[in-house]
Amino acid sequence: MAQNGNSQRGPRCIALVGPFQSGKTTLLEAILARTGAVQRQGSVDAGTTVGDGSKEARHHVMSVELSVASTDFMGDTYTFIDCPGSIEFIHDMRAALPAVDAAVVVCEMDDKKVPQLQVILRELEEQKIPRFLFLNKIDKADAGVHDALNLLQPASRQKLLMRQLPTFSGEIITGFVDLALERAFVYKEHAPSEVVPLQGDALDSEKTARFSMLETLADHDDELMEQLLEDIEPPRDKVFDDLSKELRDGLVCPVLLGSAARTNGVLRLLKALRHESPGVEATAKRLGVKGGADAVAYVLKTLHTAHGGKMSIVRVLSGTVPEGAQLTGASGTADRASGVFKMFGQQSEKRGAAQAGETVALGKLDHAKTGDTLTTGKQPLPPVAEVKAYPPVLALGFGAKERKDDVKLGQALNKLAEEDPSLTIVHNAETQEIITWGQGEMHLRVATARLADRFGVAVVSHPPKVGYRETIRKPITQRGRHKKQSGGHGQFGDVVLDIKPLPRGSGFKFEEKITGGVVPRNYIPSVEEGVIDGLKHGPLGFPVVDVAVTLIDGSYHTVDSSDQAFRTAGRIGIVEGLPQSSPVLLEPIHHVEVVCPSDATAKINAIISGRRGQLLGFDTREGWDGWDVVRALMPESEIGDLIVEVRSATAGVGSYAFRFDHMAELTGKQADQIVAARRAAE
Ligand SMILES: Nc1nc2c(ncn2[C@@H]2O[C@H](COP(=O)(O)OP(=O)(O)OP(=O)(O)O)[C@@H](O)[C@H]2O)c(=O)[nH]1
Ligand SMILES: [Mg+2]
Repeated sequence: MAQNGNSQRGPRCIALVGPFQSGKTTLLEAILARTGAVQRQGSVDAGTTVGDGSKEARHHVMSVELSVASTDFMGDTYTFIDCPGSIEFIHDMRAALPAVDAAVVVCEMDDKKVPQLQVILRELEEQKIPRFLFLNKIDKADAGVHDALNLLQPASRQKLLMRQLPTFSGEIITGFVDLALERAFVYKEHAPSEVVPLQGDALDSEKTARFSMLETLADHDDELMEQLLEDIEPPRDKVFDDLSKELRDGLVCPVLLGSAARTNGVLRLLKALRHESPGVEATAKRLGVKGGADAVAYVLKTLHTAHGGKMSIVRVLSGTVPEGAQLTGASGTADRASGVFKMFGQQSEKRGAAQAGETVALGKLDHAKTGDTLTTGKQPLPPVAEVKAYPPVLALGFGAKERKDDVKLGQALNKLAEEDPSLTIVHNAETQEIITWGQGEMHLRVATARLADRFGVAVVSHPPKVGYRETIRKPITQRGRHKKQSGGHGQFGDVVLDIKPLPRGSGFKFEEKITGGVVPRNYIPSVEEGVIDGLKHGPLGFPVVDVAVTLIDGSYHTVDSSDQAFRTAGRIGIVEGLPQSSPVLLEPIHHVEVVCPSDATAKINAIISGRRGQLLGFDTREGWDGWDVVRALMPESEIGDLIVEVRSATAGVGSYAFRFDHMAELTGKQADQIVAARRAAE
């Protein structure tokens, strides 16, 4: 499509993504100011932006969840999804991406942020989201910006395409040449750039840069290639068509320059979005949505607001969603939309039906989940996208400060997990703990703050308990005798147990070798139950595993013996036998796979070794230029807060996944401390 007729593409939805602190929220603010949606451009540092309006975001002066705001530009509505840059909150971005027509990747000339840029671009590549790069903070950049492509290209699988050429006054960037329009502009602070004549040296460099842009486009367009070879100046419309098409097809990633803080380059960005980004029709096609009589909408975020209750932020992909619409979720759930709202940061304003392309919040869809695909039809639709959260890396046990809040805490945690599927709530039946798994320290800190602020539950948190076990190293034969004579009926049970260690991972085995009915058949299951009772809490304070117990002998009393008496005898036998069987502590060892930029690999190895880890080796990470995978076996107790160190060694991008591998004996001072701590806790 050429430069005109854009309104046919309808309301747009654009994600603002990019590395931590690159200026996404500031860019949203600049866009809202430039399009007149706000009177004055606020700043993140002053806490006056439309984005980051939540108490937690303001407090940390960073985005901790996505913000949504719509504005009008040249007769079209644009909804921007300002996504957090921190890896710990990346799920908000990942789950929102299916809804968007395109993404603006806000980045900086900072080599330390290139790996993070790569992580984000990889996600966009995988979800096939057309993307622009917005090279921000140009007010701080110098002539080095000429190397931008060299610096940033390794992060992108698609060819980066410079759309603009910076122009300088001394070392300072004062404007740019638009290589598609072939026009020069001078930046004006908080005002549209001014067109200036393109002449002299600037014209020469423009010609070279433009040629290189066209060459990149011509890689995918034979006709353009021929024109370039024959020195024919391609028509401007053709260049715009190619830019638009190759962006949509994910062949190139155009790069624009600007300064969000000064509103420089923002108008050019908006125009590029208007002319070149696809609209909802193309997005629906990307997601496999077939238009029909029924409306289709994708839930990109769920919020539990303190006042308005549950809100589901959706993009309408086709059709119309009226107020009160009956919506069927992908798993067959049915909800009635109670209110359609326009979102503007923390504000929401009631409005009428939402048309295809619009991004709105729907009230009180009790069953709808983030990532759900809704339809006004009766039949559920298959989900248009399935975004699984990254495996969690850090856990905290939560308890209500006051007993009376226990139920409230459970409900609040479920709501948090509904808002943010990268939080996982696990109830550990063995330790009676409610464990919340998240993506990092800040992620869990924000969750804790939300429990108090939004749901009014004050909590205490603690690191989750490590799954220690114990076993024995020496076989023993032990008698267990239970005899009680207390008026009326007595109690009598008497067993002899052979207790033996088993190989690691065998669990528990019970056998009996009773001859001559010295323990009547019907009591034998009770003996086993008694033994199991005794194994729940071994002499070191932990559940006992990898033992075999054989009932070899015993005696009974015709009147006083009972199931209960034999159960007690079994328990006594094991409880008295275990301490003499050379008990030993077992700790869980996990197989850990750390991914990190290669320049951090040596540091990661050192961290693992410093935490009693056994390095198994490292490889280059498949499909990830400049990244490694480090494999190791590590004790669970050392993985607890490993993520904190890994993140700090990798400028925030390193991560890992782990799975249980085996139990290993732990002896010496470390074991003594664990046992002593356990005793003290009891
Ligand atoms: N010099 C300069 N500073 C900027 C510019 N844009 C943003 N900043 C500053 O960069 C810092 C981060 O800005 P934000 O807008 O919060 O960045 P963000 O990408 O939204 O950050 P997260 O969402 O937390 O990842 C703030 O201190 C901004 O004032 C810019 O164009 N020039
Ligand atoms: Mg932000």
